[in-house]
Amino acid sequence: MKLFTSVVLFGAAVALVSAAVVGTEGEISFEYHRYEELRKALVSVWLQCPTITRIYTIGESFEGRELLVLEMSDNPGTHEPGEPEFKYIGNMHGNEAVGRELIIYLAEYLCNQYQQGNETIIDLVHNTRIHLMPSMNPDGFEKAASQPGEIKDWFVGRSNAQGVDLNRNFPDLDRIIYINEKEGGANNHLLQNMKKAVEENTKLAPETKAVIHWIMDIPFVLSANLHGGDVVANYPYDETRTGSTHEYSSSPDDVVFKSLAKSYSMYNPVMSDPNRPPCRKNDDDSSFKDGITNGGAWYSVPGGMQDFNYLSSNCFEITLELSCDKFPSEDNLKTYWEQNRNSLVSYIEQVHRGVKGFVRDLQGSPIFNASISVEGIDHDITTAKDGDYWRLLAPGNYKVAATAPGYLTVIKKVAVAFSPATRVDFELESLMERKEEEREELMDWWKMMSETLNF
Ligand code: GEM
Ligand code: ZN
Repeated sequence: MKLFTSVVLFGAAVALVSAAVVGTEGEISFEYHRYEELRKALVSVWLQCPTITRIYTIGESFEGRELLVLEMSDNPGTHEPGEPEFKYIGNMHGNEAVGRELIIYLAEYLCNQYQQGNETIIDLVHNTRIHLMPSMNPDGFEKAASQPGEIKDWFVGRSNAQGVDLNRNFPDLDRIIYINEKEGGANNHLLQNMKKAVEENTKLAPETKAVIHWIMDIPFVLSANLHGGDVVANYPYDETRTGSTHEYSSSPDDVVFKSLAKSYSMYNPVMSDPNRPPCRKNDDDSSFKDGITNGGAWYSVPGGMQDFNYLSSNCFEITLELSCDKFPSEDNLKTYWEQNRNSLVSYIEQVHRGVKGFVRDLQGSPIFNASISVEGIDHDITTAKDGDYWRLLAPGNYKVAATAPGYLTVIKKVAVAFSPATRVDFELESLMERKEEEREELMDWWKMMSETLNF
């Protein structure tokens, strides 16, 4: 991953110091941010909260704009063992502008609240590594925003500058999992050891490629992908099993995903309103309930980013539709922020649910890539470099197993409350050690026998 070079950043920072000092520090200005303004807004947050933020880029768009990320954590720049990682991605469709703005406002809000001593936010920042990417499709946004007048075309700027719809451009892992379900095969990390194939794939847009690498390099646990055009929290799977256009398509984590989607919708008064009329008269909202919907039940989406997260990594992602209008007029942005602020924070907090801990060997060394499986849920999670893992789960009683090649499997019974996550560590005995132990036991037995029988 290319870091936002400190030299460039330093230059930008110096140029912006005066703006940040003179500007309305601590207040959010509810305006649209074009590309340069977005950069400046992120740098302002960094200048205001330098100890808990960092700016980096995961790559460039087709037209060479940076895919900027603002990271918030008590230790920006490093994965702390045991600390879960979270991300928000906005503006994947360049003409869906609300999510882009809300992520900028969220960065400003978290920084302000942190400084003002809001304990919930301080706890959240200290215990979570939060990555905020306001725009995955900066080229599309510039195109959409450049249209004259208040009313924007429904489609202009949706795709990237090559005309690729980024939410149809991810490797279609749903097709693979549906085969594996029937015929046996991996139930997670379906792109393992295929980084080179991703690199060489000419169908992938640069924005998609950059995000694929990001997803595969960082041990994200939870994520949301912010869209517009409707108002609902959508959860996997997005693509139907049979190929039909509408069909409930549950993932093994259906219960968890519903609960995650609800944790967002319930704090958004418009999304959760049972009497909210559909965005447009002829829209089919029949799959929406309590402000949430299964993706396939709404309409089938192949090659989307949401399911790619779940099937290629440990990251659970949902898709948030935030506004009927994709590019509403600027006067509405404050209202959208107010509707979504508590949901945006509540959803980050969900990363602290389920079971978490470490898998180590008997000497205390971390075991990387161990599998954590839960009885009854056909989707395993794997441990990160430090042997740390996070398994999101709804409240209940579970049997959780840790498995690694060359080690004896350990199974534990675990009770999970709504939150915080239950800490469960595993110590795995290596089979080599076990063999050595058995050999020694046998030797002792043989010695004892020979002494007793005197031969
Ligand atoms: C979406 S994706 C959201 C819903 N997913 C499913 N399966 N219906 C898209 O990419 O078409 C909507 C959007 O563009 O915002
Ligand atoms: Zn969209």
